[in-house]
Amino acid sequence: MGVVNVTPDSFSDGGRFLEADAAIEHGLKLAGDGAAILDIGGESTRPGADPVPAEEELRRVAPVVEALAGRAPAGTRISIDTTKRAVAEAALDAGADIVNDVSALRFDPELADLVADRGVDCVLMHMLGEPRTMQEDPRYGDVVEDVRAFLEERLEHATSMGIAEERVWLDPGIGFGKTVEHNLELLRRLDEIVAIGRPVVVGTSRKRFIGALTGGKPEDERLPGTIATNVIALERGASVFRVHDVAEVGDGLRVAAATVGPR
Ligand code: HH2
Repeated sequence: MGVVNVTPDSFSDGGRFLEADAAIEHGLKLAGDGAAILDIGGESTRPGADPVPAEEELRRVAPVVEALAGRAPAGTRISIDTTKRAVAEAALDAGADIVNDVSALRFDPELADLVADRGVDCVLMHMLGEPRTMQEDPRYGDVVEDVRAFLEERLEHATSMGIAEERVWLDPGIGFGKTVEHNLELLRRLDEIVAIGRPVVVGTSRKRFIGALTGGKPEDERLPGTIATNVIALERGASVFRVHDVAEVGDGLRVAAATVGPR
């Protein structure tokens, strides 16, 4: 799963156009690099980030979803990374067929109905609270047990809302309200999340804990750590790897998968 972020550095119309255009080009490159899924997002969920109104998020992602759904190689799937029904609905209308909700259907109570009605796949991710405050002293009893219980509860909620169990993928939410040690423990014991019985998505790509473990390296120097964590996740049974560097991580995963063998 390749990450396509559409978050602006300019509020001018010219900036908007360039920003959509750049995201489309980037998405096409990731698809060419072997991404099976393009995950398109218009709201940053980084620690401390403020929420973006639905209209603004929609303005950012709609042209990108539409263009990539039309222009990406046949078979490339489009995922919309949003917590909002209005954004997900427009993206599904424009050709997306996966909803990636980092709030696991908690932030917008109407999103579950949409996913159920459309019969699409959805990713339910663990996060402690919300992005603005999640990194303020996160605490767990046993982080893996707590995340597993949360994901089981959200899976149950999804099915009670009419979403078919076969449509649900689960994600431990690396970096979402977790210390470095919490992230490592989740990766080390990822098989306990896989044991829930649904496909597991992991997103470690360029995240802060990798910087912390490599002497404070900036984001653009975190690829080796990204490959290491994705290889571990593959070995522990993860199915979907959300990354910025599709070609490089893809090579690492292909070699790791051939080594580990079929399971
Ligand atoms: N991480 C980010 C965003 N969406 N979705 C899933 N399912 N799993 C993740 O781990 C995940 C996610 C944050 O990463 P990034 O895209 O680098 O940052 P931003 O939120 O600023 O777009």
